[in-house]
Amino acid sequence: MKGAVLKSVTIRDIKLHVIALPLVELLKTSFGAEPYKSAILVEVVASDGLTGWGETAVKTKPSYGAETILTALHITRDFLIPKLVGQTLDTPTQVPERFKSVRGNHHARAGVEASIWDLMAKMNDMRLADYFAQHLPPGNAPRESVPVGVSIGIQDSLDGQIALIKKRLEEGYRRIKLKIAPGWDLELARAVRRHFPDIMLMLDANSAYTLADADHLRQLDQFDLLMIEQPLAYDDIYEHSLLQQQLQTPFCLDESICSAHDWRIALELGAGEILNLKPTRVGGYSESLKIYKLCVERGSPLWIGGMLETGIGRAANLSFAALPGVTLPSDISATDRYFDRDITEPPFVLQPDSTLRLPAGAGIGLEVQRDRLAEAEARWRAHNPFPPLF
Ligand code: OSB
Ligand code: MG
Repeated sequence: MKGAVLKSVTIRDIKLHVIALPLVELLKTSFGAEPYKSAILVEVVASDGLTGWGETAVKTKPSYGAETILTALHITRDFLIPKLVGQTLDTPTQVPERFKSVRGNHHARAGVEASIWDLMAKMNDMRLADYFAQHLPPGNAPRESVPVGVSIGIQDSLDGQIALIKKRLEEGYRRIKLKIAPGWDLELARAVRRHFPDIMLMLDANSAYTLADADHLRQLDQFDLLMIEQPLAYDDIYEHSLLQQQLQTPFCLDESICSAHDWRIALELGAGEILNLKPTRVGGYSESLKIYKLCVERGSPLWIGGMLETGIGRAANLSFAALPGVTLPSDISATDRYFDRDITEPPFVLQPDSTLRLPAGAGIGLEVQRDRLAEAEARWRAHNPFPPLF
């Protein structure tokens, strides 16, 4: 670490808030859609009363990753929180060491770690983006505006899909990501390119294909795609390298990269050229910083993915995406693409150049609205599809 001596923190308490928020638009992927945005919001309180916020971005079902709201609650409450309460930390990068005895459960770990990042940035009176940069070599100062795109789910008809893309382009998004699945791929790409020959377009398969689909997928090469995201199994790296050899369009990996180690292996094998880094998927921002350094060193293109985060998770991801080694538009859209009313203020607004501006305040730079938080917690209790087992 460089610069002035940074302040340490002693942790008094960590509270969990499980929420459900209505989405303005469902995101149907090859694995389905959930009716609400769910998450665990982590509130950490320091010995002096200062609070930090993190988001555990899990769904109710183990469809994107293996974790769910209920598994993450169990791991967080019973194994992670006891390792931090009463402890003193000099930097959030000490958190993974404290969690070493807990294997896997990356989303749960990332949510708690994120709350510490916000808290310690605030304690040092720094924006989270600047605090991240403090943990990198000189030359990594954050940008004030972050290039972003929008991720659009599978629609009922091609006409509906075209109309929605048109709407997003009119709002100012310059990079469009479409979800694909067998039966919703070639015709989709052909129709979209007919209407929008020049847009920055990419497809995300969320692991919907196998190597046996190689001939079919090769036909996607004709559509001048920026990248194809995660065509094969969520836990595969090797077969992606075999398929990548047969396609010209670069692959971007999402689900199957869970650590800096995984990304190094993927690069060595040629399993993909681009990384969708979701800090939550790799276990937090400490591991994300390792991956960031690896990408800079290897010159591999990098962008930050999303899980339909509330303002808490999105502001932290935006702070990371502001780092200059994040070279492609990120999946971090304006607040109105996700929610009528988020639980944080102020909302993120898309700028005409398809960027979001970094919040000015310390930490994540947003204020959590306690009344909306309570409302979202009550909504989770009312709609929780899985009541307690005992
Ligand atoms: O595959 O990138 C994905 C959302 C939930 C689960 C998986 C994915 C996504 C997105 C949404 O594509 C991106 C966003 O938050 O805007
Ligand atoms: Mg994806």
